[in-house]
Amino acid sequence: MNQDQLKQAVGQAAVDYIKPHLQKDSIIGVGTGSTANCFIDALAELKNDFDGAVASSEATAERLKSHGIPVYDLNSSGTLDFYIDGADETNDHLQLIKGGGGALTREKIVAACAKEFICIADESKWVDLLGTFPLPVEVIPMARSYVARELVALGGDPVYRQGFVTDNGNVILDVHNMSIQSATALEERINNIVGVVTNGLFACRPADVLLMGTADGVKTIK
Ligand code: ABF
Repeated sequence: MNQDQLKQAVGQAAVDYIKPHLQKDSIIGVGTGSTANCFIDALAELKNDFDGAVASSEATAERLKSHGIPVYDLNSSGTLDFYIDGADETNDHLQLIKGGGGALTREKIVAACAKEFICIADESKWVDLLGTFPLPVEVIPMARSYVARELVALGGDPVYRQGFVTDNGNVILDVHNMSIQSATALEERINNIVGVVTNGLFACRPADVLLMGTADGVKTIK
């Protein structure tokens, strides 16, 4: 199977995983990216079995609506049963780097509201040590240079993502060459820099389940 087929396989696996638990009033959280898109496309077959979804980006909201799946505001949705999303990297603790697509803040908010966070990824995302993928940090625009200097002081090489504005109107610094020995400590440390909205480490609240697409089929890792 090629990478696209692995993404489709894990998208379908996530639908199969949640299907027995869906109720008519269920609202589920949905992530962003090409793997999440595979999940959305597979989810469409169940659209009459649940109420609707909360989207982690404008792009995801549009895709859900294109399938006739209602999209709700998170503030009126309460606790979600599931959050399903991809990742840029995962380690064996299911700690993740996310945000390559720039939707990290809304992804982290929706994930925080979910009872169960199901990560879907092909095996290329599996790493022994997080940090080869540049760590995205969403920043209030006026703080960009200050935050970049603080990230350099932490040992990273931040690169301004030129021409990109998040759904929240902010900018992204992608931090290269960051040594991530303790993902939870670094997540908290970076979030404490004034001007940072959030960073793409999902370690304090890692995924609960990883559905990983491999040449031997989809593996469920908890
Ligand atoms: C989202 O989509 C992001 O957090 C992550 O950056 C990206 C993964 O993209 P893809 O599924 O296209 O590889 O989950």
